[in-house]
Amino acid sequence: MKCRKCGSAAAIELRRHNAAFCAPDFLEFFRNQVREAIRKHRMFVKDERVLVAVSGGKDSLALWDVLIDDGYDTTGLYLDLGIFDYSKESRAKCDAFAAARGVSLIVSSVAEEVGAPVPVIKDVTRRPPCSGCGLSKRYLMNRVALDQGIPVVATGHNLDDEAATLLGSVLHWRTEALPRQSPALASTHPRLARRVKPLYRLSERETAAYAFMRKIDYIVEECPFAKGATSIEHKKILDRMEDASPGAKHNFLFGFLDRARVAFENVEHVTLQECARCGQVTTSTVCAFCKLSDQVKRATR
Ligand code: Q46
Ligand code: ZN
Repeated sequence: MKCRKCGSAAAIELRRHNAAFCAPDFLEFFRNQVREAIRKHRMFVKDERVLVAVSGGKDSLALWDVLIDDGYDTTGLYLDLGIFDYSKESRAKCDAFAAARGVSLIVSSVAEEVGAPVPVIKDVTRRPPCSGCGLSKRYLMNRVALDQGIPVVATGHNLDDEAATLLGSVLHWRTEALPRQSPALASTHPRLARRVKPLYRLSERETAAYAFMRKIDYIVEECPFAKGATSIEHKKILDRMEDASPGAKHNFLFGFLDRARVAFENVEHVTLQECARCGQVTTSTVCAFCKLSDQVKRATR
């Protein structure tokens, strides 16, 4: 197999693009996909600060790597979820990455902010761990961005993540979730940062290859709570479809974004207001994060 660009021996084949690349040309292909995502969705510009949410995994560190190399003004944000050794190891990867590149990393701890780490929140609320975890992550990303005066938060969601989320929403016809599925969410309130996903055009296999070729030291283990999550089952189904028909995931996601998403755009407008307690944006008087934190603090006092 030969590289599509230079004709030398290929290091990776991308069946969905009907192409193969040597390592340097694959890295350039990867960066170009990120650049295209940023351009197409006007995610951010060079003189804006960008808060990059990093988990220590391959996707978010690959994203941070590309943005640093392209000269963006980035600050990393690591959310310490307090999930046993997984959190300790993933934080160490983020610390080492930031130190090696001389970029700043903010660490925010769920245990400090909510009153207990994710495993305890799960017990107190008797809900799946990802429920309290996801809520806390979304809240803290936005709050740190506001506190730092950073207008936009970038996350490492890739094509596989986005296609799996879409499949989950469609299987349950969560029509309220569909319009929010986008590579770039605008700020709809002065206290809401924009949210963007510059890796949405790249598959998990491609981000793994990028991280490997760039020698990024990332945490390979998944969060211990990820096992059994329905999103993993949806990914497996999509992998089988992709095997049978290369490009299936891409067509599913991009077809939705380009043609179907608009049909689900919310007609009824929700009124956003500021939480009476913390001032963050919510649809009720007190936001879900403050309610969760109350519940956790009461139970663990
Ligand atoms: S939501 Fe769930 Fe993740 Fe939180 S508890 Fe782990 S798997 S880390 S992406
Ligand atoms: Zn609040």
